[in-house]
Amino acid sequence: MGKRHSAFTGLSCFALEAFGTNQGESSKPSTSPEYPPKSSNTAKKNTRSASDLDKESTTCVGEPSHKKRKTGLLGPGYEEYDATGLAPHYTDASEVPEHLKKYFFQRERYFSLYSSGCLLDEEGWYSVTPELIANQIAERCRCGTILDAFCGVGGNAIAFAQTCERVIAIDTSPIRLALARHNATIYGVQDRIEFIQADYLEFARSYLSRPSSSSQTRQRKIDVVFLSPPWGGPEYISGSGSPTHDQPGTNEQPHPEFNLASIQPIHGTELFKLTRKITPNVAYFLPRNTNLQEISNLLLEDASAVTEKGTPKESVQSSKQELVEVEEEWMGSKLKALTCYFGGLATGQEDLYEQDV
Ligand code: MGP
Ligand code: SAH
Repeated sequence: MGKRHSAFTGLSCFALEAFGTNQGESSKPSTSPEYPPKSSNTAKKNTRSASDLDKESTTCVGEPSHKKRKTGLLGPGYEEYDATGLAPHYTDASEVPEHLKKYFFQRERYFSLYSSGCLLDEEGWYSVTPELIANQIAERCRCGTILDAFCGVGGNAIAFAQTCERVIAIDTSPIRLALARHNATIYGVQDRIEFIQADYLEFARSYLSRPSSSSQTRQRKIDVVFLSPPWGGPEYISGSGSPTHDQPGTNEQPHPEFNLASIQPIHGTELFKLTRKITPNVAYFLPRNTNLQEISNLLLEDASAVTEKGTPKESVQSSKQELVEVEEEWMGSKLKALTCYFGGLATGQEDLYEQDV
């Protein structure tokens, strides 16, 4: 079996381990063709460059020319991964709805290979992590297995696939998962990501309820969890907190502070506490106007929790007070977001990486 099949085997394993069934799978391994198909690009293994995609016509290889059949943006042989039709691929601003235009103008910041056929739906447009920022986060999260708990259209998952051995990408939306896999194919990393359609909260609770002693479980340890949950839509910036200057040195009006209570699907503090039961190593992607006191309180709240073995976390970590490192994500002169690194991901705290949770 080709690599693609083994990726789905891995996917099945994680879905099975977490849920006890393969209900979380986003695809049907039994009907999957070998990838890449023997008839095209066999020498290129599982990767293809953007120029490959550009060069391909929309005619199926081997068909008589009078029987032209339309294939999607990924071209012939990649139909299984192709999400063409699930979201429009805009090429000109005149096609784009007014409220999405400001995102369209930044399209190559989101995906440098946008013009090769990347697809985003409305929520994808306003929440995808720009590629340079995603790459920077992925570099810091370099590890064996990373869980991207809210994968969206794949901005971060694609970057993680380039620095981590294994990426598990979860989203509740089957459409965005399909768009993420389509986009990952353009980057040639689709086989390095296990896409699981699931509610992260359910996934985490099921994962945590597994017996922790089996050798199989230890093999499938999650090293890092990346959280980039919904912030409540593009209006997050005009939330209800008190005003804060999030752009020092600019003349921009101060924005109200963003509170973790506005995170979805649950309060941002609860989301963090649940995640820290999986691993101490959490990267939390938050709005640039987030209340910093709330971010540092996350550690206080978590210290009162107990480890899986019933030991109070405070006593496990008593030798040193854990800190959170908050990284500002700038693009040019614009602050886009904050990434908060916990556990062994924070500079100077590498010793916390393997901490018992
Ligand atoms: P923004 O402030 O909505 O965009 O989001 P922009 O282009 O800075 O708008 P402007 O009007 O201020 O110029 C900034 C960045 O935050 C986006 O590029 C996304 O990466 C990220 N982002 C935005 N939202 C609404 C979300 C969200 O709900 N969830 C996540 N995870 N990221 C988001
Ligand atoms: N980092 C992503 C953007 C994430 S946007 C990127 O770069 O593309 C947040 C995503 O969380 C949305 O796609 C939404 O469908 C998903 N989501 C919302 N609730 C969820 C839940 N309970 N479990 C998993 N995913 C969820």
